[in-house]
Formats: sequence, C-alpha cells, structure tokens
Amino acid sequence: MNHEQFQTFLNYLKNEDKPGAVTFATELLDLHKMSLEELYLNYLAPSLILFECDVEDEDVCIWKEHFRTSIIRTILEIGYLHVLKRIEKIPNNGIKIVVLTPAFEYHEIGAIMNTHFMLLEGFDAYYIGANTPKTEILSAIRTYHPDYVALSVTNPYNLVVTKQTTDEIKRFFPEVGVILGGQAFKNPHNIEHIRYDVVLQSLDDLKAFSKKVAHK
Ligand code: B12
Repeated sequence: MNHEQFQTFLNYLKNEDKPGAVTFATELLDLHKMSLEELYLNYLAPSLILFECDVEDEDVCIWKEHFRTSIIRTILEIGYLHVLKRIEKIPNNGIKIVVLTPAFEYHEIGAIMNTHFMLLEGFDAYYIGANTPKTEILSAIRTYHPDYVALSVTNPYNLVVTKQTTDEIKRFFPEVGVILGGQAFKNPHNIEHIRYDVVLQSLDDLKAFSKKVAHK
C-alpha cells in the first residue's frame, strides 16, 4: 500500500473536503491505479475504523463522524458503477444473497462493501438496507427467494435481535442459509446461541465460500 497516497486521502477527509476526497478516490478507480477491492479495504475501511476526533467537544466529533461516513458512502455509490462494468465479464454462480443489517444496527458500510464484493465474486447479491426489522427481512425472503441471507452486525448489543431474526428465518425458511459477518462476531462467544450456516469476515473468506458453494 502507498502510505503517502493514503495520507493524502486521509487529509481530504480530515478537512471535510468532500469534493477532494471523492475526486481522489474516483480517479484511482477510473485511471486503474487501484482495484476497487484495494480501495475499499485499504483506504475506505481504515479511514472509518481508525477514525479519531481531535477536538474535545463530543458534539463536534459526532457530526464529523457522520460527515466522514457520508463521504465514504458517496464513494461506494460511485464504486457500484465500477462493479457494474466488471460484472459484465464475470460468470454468475447462480447463488442469490440478500444482505442487510438487522433492526437497531445502523452500521452499514461493511454490508455495502461486501455486497459489492459478492457481486464481483459472481453472486447475485442485494443489499436491502440497514436497521431492517424482522418482518421486512421475512418479506424480502418471500419475494427474492434467496439461497442465503447475510446479516452484518457491528454492535454486540444487537446480538439478541440477531438471534431472534435468525430463529425466525430458520423457522419459516429452513432452506435459506444464514451468513453472519461484522465486528460483533469477532468474539466466538457471541455466536454460540445464534443459528447460522457460515461466518464470513473478509474478502478471502468470501472467495473461499464462493468456491465452495458455486455449483450451478
Ligand atoms: C461510522 C460509524 C458509525 C456511523 C455508521 C453510519 C453508517 N451509515 O454505517 C453512525 C454514526 C450511525 C454510528 C452510530 C453508532 N455507533 Co458507530 N462507529 C462508526 C465507526 C467510526 C466506523 C464503522 C465502519 O463503517 N467501519 C468500516 C467498515 C468497512 O468496517 P466493518 O463494519 O467492520 O466491516 C468490515 C468487516 O467487519 C467485514 N464485514 C462487515 N460486515 C460483513 C458482512 C459480510 C457478509 C462479510 C463477508 C464481511 C463483513 O468487512 C468489512 C471490510 O473489512 C466505528 C469505529 C470502528 N472502530 O469500527 C464506530 C463504532 C462501530 N460505533 C460504535 C458505537 C458505540 C456507536 C453508537 C452506539 C454511538 C452512540 N452512542 O450513539 C451508535 C449505534 C448506532 C446503531 N444503533 O447501530 C462503537 C461500537 C462499540 C462496540 N460495542 O462494539 C464503535 C466501534 C466506535 C468505538 N470505538 O466505540 N457509528
């Protein structure tokens, strides 16, 4: 990774320079200086995970974090256009995945990024949103008939609602697989009582999963 380049990107973000940050990231993709995967994993994700507010006033820190997230979201939406261009050449593996974050979980950047990665691995992936109530999830399963539902969960407080959600999925749609991903599952104890089929935490995990399940 080019540290100087990363620092330039971070400086745009630190200065809340949205045009600068978006143009910088878009050019990296447009000029093929960096793959979308590299941009997401080495630039966008760390710029959020390592976010530190250098002012004491907490109120200022909150809107700064929100603003940074909105800049990253804009870059992800532009990234999607690059995904569309690339998937024309990628064979579809015939597996449909609905991606979401469950009720009360607002952290959605990991879910969006991984939906793009799934598309690039040949999955038919749909990100249906953050803070998705159980009933809406069941409705989406009824509509899309996915092979898997992927739940991205960041905050361990949301493990209870995750358990309730996956119990309902398995009760009404036992044939649908449950994928878990996100920071809340880094601690293996957090998964003990949840019904799931696979935990995926990285692009490598996703690639290995794709190899394993691609059959059609
Ligand atoms: C941005 C952010 C927010 C934004 C989110 C906006 C949005 N639209 O997503 C907002 C402002 C809404 C927010 C709110 C809150 N946040 Co917040 N937030 C963050 C921050 C700074 C970055 C999160 C992020 O986007 N990371 C980047 C993504 C790419 O990383 P990721 O989600 O981990 O995803 C990666 C992997 O986990 C994996 N992955 C994730 N999902 C999946 C799914 C699959 C299928 C696969 C294969 C892989 C995968 O792939 C990704 C790439 O590697 C983190 C800091 C941190 N250290 O993470 C705090 C953080 C997560 N937040 C935290 C907290 C406490 C909160 C609040 C409770 C604050 C409050 N008091 O209100 C609320 C909770 C809101 C809610 N109900 O969910 C804590 C959580 C602590 C904990 N208990 O774990 C953190 C860690 C901050 C901290 N250090 O205290 N937050």
